[in-house]
Amino acid sequence: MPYQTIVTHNDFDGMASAALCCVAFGLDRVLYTHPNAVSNATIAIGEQDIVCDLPCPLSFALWFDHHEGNLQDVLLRGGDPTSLKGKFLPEKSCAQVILGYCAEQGLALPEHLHELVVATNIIDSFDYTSVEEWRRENPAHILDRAIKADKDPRRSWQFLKFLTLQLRGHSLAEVALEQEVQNEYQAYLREEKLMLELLRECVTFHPEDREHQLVLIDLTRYQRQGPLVKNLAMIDHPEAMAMLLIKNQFQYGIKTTNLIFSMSLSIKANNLQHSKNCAAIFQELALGDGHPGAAGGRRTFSSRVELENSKWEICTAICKRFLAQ
Ligand SMILES: [Mn+2]
Repeated sequence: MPYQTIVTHNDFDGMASAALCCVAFGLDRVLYTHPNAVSNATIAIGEQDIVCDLPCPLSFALWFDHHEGNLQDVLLRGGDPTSLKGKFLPEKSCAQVILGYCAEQGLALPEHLHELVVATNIIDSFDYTSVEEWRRENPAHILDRAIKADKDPRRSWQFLKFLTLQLRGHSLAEVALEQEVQNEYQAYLREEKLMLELLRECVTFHPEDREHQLVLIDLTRYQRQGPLVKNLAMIDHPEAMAMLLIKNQFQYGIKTTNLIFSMSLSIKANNLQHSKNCAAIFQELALGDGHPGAAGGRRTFSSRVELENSKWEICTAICKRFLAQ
């Protein structure tokens, strides 16, 4: 049965995975989407489609993935992972899983795609040994940041498709020089500058956190909400072990009295021996879930007064547990 469309995640790994599949299976039809669209079945995936870096749909030709949670979902609905067509391995990226599959099938891929997989492993698993390494300007980072520049969904799709098709026959270094990539990269750098300014306004530390281990980013005083990457706090605070972001949930552009908490470990923490565990704190406080390196959750309040009173209590509880871990 001939394959028809590649359905992939709309991030760097998804884009790279699609480039590998285009070359390996001789396809040029690609659809980019978000994991939720597959989980909620709001996207149609057929039995001739190749699915990359996304939850496992009910029908598909080949499924490639590396997220443990997605494999658990297959098991929960009674699926047999050994009979799945495609390949699952808990690798650092989905592109790495596809590379392994191609090797098993005797499908030779050009050298520049091997180089692309090495770069994708680092980006998708945030595998950095220092803040400098993460901040370094290299072709893979230029593409990743160009993808992250704010775009409407249609433009975002066009741009990902452009990158995928370019990477079939060109190296990362060549594609990074393309004018379209440079334009989006410059747009990202302008957005990032604004995010850094915003962070400088709203970063605090808990009074009990004398060594400034946990960066608190409190956005609740703002009436409007733009995008903010909390990892950027590591630029000004490279010694911190984690970042905690607190923001209001917005619905239809209106600020609600629900708070969203998200926390992740820093590059410094990831390269140290420690027992820090974000998910354990969120589970203990019945706030949410995640994994040791990152967790998120939400708390609903009936009024602004209740929100204000509880916000600091929750921050204190998270901070105390984090310092004690
Ligand atoms: Mn991935």
